Parts: sequence; structure tokens; C-alpha cells
Amino acid sequence: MAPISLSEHLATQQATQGPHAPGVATIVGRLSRVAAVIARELAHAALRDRLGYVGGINVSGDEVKKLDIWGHEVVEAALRATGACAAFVSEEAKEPIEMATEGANPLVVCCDPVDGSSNLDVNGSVGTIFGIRAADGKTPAASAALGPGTRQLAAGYVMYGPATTLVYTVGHGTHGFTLDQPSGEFRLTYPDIRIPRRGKIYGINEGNAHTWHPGQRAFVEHLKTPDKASGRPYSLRYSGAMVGDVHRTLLDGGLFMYPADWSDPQKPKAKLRLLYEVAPMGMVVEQAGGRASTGLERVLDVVATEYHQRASVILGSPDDVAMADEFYRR
Ligand code: AFP
Repeated sequence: MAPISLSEHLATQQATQGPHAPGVATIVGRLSRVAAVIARELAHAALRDRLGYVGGINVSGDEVKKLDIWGHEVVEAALRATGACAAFVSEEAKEPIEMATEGANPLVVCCDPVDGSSNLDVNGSVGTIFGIRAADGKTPAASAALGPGTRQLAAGYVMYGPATTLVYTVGHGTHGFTLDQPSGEFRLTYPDIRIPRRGKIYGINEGNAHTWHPGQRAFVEHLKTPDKASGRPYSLRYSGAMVGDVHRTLLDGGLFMYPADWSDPQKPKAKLRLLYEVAPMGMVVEQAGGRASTGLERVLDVVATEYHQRASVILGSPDDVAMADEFYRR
């Protein structure tokens, strides 16, 4: 018998949630359909002259790729069609996009439609990341996206790799699904993911080591120092796309880290975006029994005051992340 589909799974999860459950199910279901379209487009992009840059820089300072814009447009259209989404905060739009809704309990969606897009031209993995919050009657609706990540009702990502995998949580465990291409249906292949307590792999852009907080540098040195008894040295794996690196960490354990640049200790500068990268991944990892920290505090406690705010992140196996926090405290 085929494993259960995403829509069946979403229905089983609804029983455990409040009044926002139907909206969350509608939005996650719709995002999964868009993901199937994005996966198909990515597979044929080189054949359709869809790779490369459009020329221009987005609000985060990244060069914009044709597929970034296209991905933003298909996600926007899909969210609009749900009638459940009151605002869309996108990596590719400076201002949030407000939308008309039908029915009660509208939601706000924060999403990076094609994250890791610098991998596209080399046929590397990329992903879609999303976090969902209650609109709470706020005006403009998007302002409900601000505040701590603990307010997220649901979060997840889609990884476009050899297989297309969707991982999501509504606060009752983290569950993974694989796209069955012919039917376009996602089926449950990784039920109730539990991240190992400790891992053997760390992922980080080590070229930036000279900019790190001293605790971060000391921690990575520690991971690289051989000690048979504690399973060191760890191996390094880093793809340049958060989704692939977080997905590996979720299944195999260990760490994914993107620490801030502490060259000016008065003004540490993080790179990854809080609302549609760091906070959703924080929820996904915590729901799998892992931890997500900035080195100084729990990721989900970081209060967003701006839509495109940045935050540093150290996430993964609980014992490994706890050890990183300890190095920051020393
Ligand atoms: P792009 O979407 O611009 O490729 O950025 C991807 C990303 O936001 C995240 O997915 C990666 O983990 C991280 O940036 C990679 O950054 P570095 O290239 O600086 O290592």
C-alpha cells in the first residue's frame, strides 16, 4: 500500500490544532502543488534559457536570478488563490504583499521561494522555505509576521535534489514527504523525524572564519581536533544552499551554522534572513528534537522587528548545539 499522502497527513494533524488548522492545511497543500511545478521547471531550466541573472540586486543584497523572480511569482499566485493568506513576505519583494482573504482566521506566509539560487547554474540542490503565522486582525496584515518565531503556527521546506522532498511541522513533530512525480502527490516517507542527539558532521562557510566570534572559532577548532573518545574530528559538508545542509543535518545529525560577521563587535552582521530562513528552520529542527541557537539565544526567541531582518544560526543535534552555546559563553 502506498504511504499516506500529504493531504491525508494534513487532515490528521488538524485535530491537534486550533481554529487556524484549516487555513494552514490549505496553504501547505497549495505550496506542495507549487513545489511540484517548481521541481519540473528546475529540471528543464537549462533547456528553456531560464538559468542566469536578470540583472539587479534584491532587498537582501543578492543578485537576482530569473528563477528567483519566476519562483516568487508562482508562489504569490498560489497563495492568492488560497483565500487564506492575508500577506506574503517574500525574499524577492522589498515590501510585503497584502492579499484579499475569504473566511475567518487568515494567515501570513513568509517564504523564500528559491533559496540557494547561486547553486542553480551548477545543477546543485536548492529549496523553498516557509513559515506561517496568524494574521491576528493586524493592519497591515503582514505586521503579524513580526515578533518571535515561537508565534509560527507551521514551518517547512521543500528540497529540490535527486528527489523532491517536503518537510513540515505544525508543532507536532516534523514529517517528511517525497514527491511521486507521475501523480504529483507527496507521500510520507520520513514520519516523525528524530534528529540524532549528536552527529559527526558540521556545515559552515569556513572561508569566513576570520570574521567569526571567538567562541565560534574555538568551537570549530574543537570539532576539528582529533579525540577518538568523543568522535572527533567531525567531517565538514557544505553545499551553499541552506535547505540541503539542514536536511542532511536533520536526518544524519550534526550541525549547520551560519554565524554572524563579528569584525565589528559593536555591530555583528548576520547573513541569513530571520523570517523565511532561520525561524522556519528553527521550528522544523526543534520539532525533530534538535536545537537552534544564535550562539547567544534560542532562535525562536529572536524578535523580528523588520521583514528582512537577518540572524545568525547554529542548528542541529541538541548536544552539538548545546556545546556550541557553551563555547560562546566562555
Ligand atoms: P542564495 O539564495 O543567494 O544562493 O543564498 C543562499 C543562502 O541564503 C543559504 O541558502 C545558504 O546557506 C547561504 O546563503 C550560503 O551563503 P554563502 O555563499 O555565503 O556560504
